[in-house]
Amino acid sequence: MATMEVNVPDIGDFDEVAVIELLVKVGDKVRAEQSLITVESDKASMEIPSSHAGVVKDLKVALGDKVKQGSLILVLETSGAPAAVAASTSAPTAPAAPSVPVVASPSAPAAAPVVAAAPAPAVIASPSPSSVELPHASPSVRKFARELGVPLNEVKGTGPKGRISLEDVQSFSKAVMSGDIRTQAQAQKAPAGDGAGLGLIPWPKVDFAKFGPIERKELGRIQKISGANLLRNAIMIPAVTNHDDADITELEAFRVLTNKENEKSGVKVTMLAFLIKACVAALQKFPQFNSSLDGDSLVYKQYWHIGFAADTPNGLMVPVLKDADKKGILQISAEMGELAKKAREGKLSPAEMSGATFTISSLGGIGGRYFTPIINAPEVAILGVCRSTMEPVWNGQAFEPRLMLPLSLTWDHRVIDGAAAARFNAYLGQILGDFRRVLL
Ligand code: CAO
Repeated sequence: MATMEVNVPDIGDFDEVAVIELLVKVGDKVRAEQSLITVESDKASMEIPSSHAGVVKDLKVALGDKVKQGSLILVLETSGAPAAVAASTSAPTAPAAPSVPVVASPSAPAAAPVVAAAPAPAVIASPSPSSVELPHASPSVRKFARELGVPLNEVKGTGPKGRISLEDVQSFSKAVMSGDIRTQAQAQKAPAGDGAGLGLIPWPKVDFAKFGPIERKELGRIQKISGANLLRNAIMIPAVTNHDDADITELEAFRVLTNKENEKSGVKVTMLAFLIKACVAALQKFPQFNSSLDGDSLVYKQYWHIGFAADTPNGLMVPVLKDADKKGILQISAEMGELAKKAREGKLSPAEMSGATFTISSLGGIGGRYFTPIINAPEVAILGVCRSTMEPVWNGQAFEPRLMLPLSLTWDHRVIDGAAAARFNAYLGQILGDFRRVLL
């Protein structure tokens, strides 16, 4: 093995030119005549070919460096005859190979490259599958691609032997702009579904194991599906959440009484059943909350199917209680119990999870005060409910202990406005405070 230096050959009238592209890296195997770097003056760009074949041992130039005839580009490890090496290294300003660069006019990228009396063109004539191979394109096309930021190695050439034409670069660029294709860099920065179209910075990559022991577990199927849905809904819906409290003192007493009366039936009534019924009344009074956006139209649904979030070992599921307007509290409770059981056992059918017009997410059995639920598209609102607490409420003369239920209504601002949301919550509170109001 011998080493030899490769220098910038005679590049014509140019004094100093800037290195604008490094076409090889240390360790690359290069052929004689293979382009090593691209340099650019204010008039033209050109590729500097290698005088010999070998493996790049040391790269002596960096992007932005100014070079001129005789500047050292790189050191090659060659298996060639020592005599040739000696000749070349001893005469660094006069490369042994016929390394005449190809010069392209920057003002006319479409024009055929001007080859300055070159016995051997510097542009690779026929690409091989080698990883160090340059895309098969003329310097003018390469320059054009560089100006647009088009990764040439991803462009499919339609010319003879797969040569990339100016039109190929243009079509590639158009396809990227229209979103028909993504460059590898785009895909790497933003794998599908993580905000590629939003131009977000890449997700932080942290080697967690560097900071302590870790265990890696793949997300479950349900988590993956619901995660993708939640992400879309969180990003695409201009959502606002209104928080309010409902006085359920009397309703809770009625619920306890109902359960006592129905002890033998095996059906337990929870606050959620009353909430479903109260929501139906509010949805009927404010029909835009029971609608869906379809382009520029609102679709008002004449049915009231209420989804309710259920916590299951496999993740969040949303069974749908159909025709809640036609059912009484006991029937709603019984159906809800069955649906929640099926959800926990992973036995819900797709039909039992579809068609909801509004969703309730109740954390009342667990705790908390308020939260901001994410709308279940294409619905336009969702009600979050937390645990009721006994609170001192001013009745005009004194503080009275009242059982207060925290409500969090998230709504789609494209369909609903703040005033309507406040009215919806207020009305819901009135119904929960006194169910007789449903009759009015
Ligand atoms: N305030 C106070 N107590 C409440 C309450 C409230 N708002 N809501 C329910 N409770 C009580 C119930 O009365 C019951 O009390 P007892 O055990 O004394 O009878 C207890 O809390 C447990 O209720 P439950 O959770 O079994 O029944 P539910 O009808 O309220 O809810 C279901 C059913 C399936 C919705 C629920 O089990 C569940 O999965 N909740 C979680 C929903 C969820 O994860 N939401 C978040 C989604 S976003 O990630």
